[in-house]
Amino acid sequence: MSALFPALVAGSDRPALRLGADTLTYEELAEAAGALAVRIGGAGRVAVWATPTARTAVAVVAALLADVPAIPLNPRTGERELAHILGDSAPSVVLAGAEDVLPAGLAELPRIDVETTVTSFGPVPAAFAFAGGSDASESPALIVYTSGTTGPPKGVVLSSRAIAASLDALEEAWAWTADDVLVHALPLFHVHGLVLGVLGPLRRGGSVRHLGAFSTAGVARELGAGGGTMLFGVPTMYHRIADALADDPALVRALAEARLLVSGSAALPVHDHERITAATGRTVIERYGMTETLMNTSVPLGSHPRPGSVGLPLRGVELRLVEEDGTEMRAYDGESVGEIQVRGPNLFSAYLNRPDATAAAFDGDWFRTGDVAVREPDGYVRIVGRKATDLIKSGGYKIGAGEIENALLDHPAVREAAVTGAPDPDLGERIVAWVVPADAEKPPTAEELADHVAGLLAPHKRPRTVHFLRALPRNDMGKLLKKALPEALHG
Ligand code: MCA
Ligand code: AMP
Repeated sequence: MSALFPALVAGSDRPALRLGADTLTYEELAEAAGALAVRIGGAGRVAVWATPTARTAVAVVAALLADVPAIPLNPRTGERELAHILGDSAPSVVLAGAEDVLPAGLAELPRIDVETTVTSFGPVPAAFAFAGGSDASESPALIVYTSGTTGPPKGVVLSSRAIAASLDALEEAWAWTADDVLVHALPLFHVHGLVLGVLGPLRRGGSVRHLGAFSTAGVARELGAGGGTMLFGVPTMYHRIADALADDPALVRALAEARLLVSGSAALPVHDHERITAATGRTVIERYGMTETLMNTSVPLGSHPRPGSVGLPLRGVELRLVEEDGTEMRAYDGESVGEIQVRGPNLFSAYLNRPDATAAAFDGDWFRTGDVAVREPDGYVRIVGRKATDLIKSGGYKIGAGEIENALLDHPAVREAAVTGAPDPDLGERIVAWVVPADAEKPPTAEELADHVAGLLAPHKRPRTVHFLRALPRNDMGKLLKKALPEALHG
């Protein structure tokens, strides 16, 4: 058993992170997080107002050091979703910046202002501060909320053991070292941006630069000659990069000079792979993960370009394909389609307060991912779809159709609602709402409905297209026929 962040314990004047205006060395991060760890030690659970700032990194590292579970919150979460998360996870304190204005529900909780420089506390009692943060700990480290097909989001409980196992497997797959400088612009309330993007570099003793918000100009500035060696992004970001390459020689150079370009959270279309390779000579590596499993597979560094493939299982991860009835499939033929199940030290511990959902998610000790794939003769995995049609991946965010339908039904001008995902070149999938207005003469506007969903749930869950119908198509039993929605539009 050793420390989750050895470089933090050692301390040094090497840069650990740069987020916004704040740059922290390992020594400074150890001081700031250590001081905060002392203050939150013994707290039940802490909510972290996860803005894309150094405060979020300090708060999460402090919680890990103090062995206190942290719940990263999307600062744009709407009122209903926030109320659910707070009710479900019952944090005893919220960690936020001094200037952050917290919404109702959170504002009433005891609050600790996160500081990135230690001014107001005395010397850090190192032994206590670093008592937590072991890489073998099974106790809950992070609780990350993720959408399912039905019902409100579930809290995925992740241990330090899972986090360390997954990050160390990536070290091997990507030759990730302390010399790497990661550039990213992902949100810090999900696994991709927080675990891979912040805790990943810290575990390696390397550094991370966060752009604050994604822009191709930011990538061009920070990657390559700017000092960044790696870029992590969702396909939407790579799509926007691919669009910009034709007119941006600085962006081409930045990508060409980077050591590693990684895409994940959703499939990167082959067309975008090809555009990036044609312009820069570089291959984007895809890896496949999930909040519940952290990382499962990756295209190995230095392998031939394999657009459309998520590569091979990472060290320690066992992966199998199963048929509808649960029978394991043996074929490696690039054709036989089955559901991916995985097991290994990278797996989550449980869904918070949901033993039913936890039990349903497993087949023995195998986790059912719900992703459907084939295996090539050389073992490479190609994801071809998802079992649940009611899960939408938009911009790399997983969104359940049911939560949006329920939110829409709460609008007084909506009588019936159905939500589907439609292919979108930028977002991968776009959320489409099919609405029967309460009064056909006075339908609500699409913008009004988008604002309503953004206010209750989150802006990334808002419908981007709204169609108004006279009735939703149903079968004789009254069951909604989502596939028939486009016809109903013209009916
Ligand atoms: C727009 N906005 C609104 C509204 N409309 N706010 C309130 N009400 C409205 N009606 C605001 C937004 O808050 C935002 O503000 C701005 O307008 C644009 O938002 P949005 O439309 O969401 O931007 P986008 O263009 O769609 O964003 C693309 C994106 C984003 C940047 C690529 O989708 C993104 O960050 N995706 C990352 C998802 C991710 O990290 N997934 C990981 C989970 P402002 O501009 O001020 O922000 S998956 C995972 O973790 C697993 C393990 C894995 O495998 O990785
Ligand atoms: P989340 O539950 O938000 O963590 O999202 C996990 C889901 O994202 C997985 O179950 C997959 O459906 C999808 N996903 C992640 N990475 C990839 C990838 N490289 N290619 C295709 N789908 C992916």
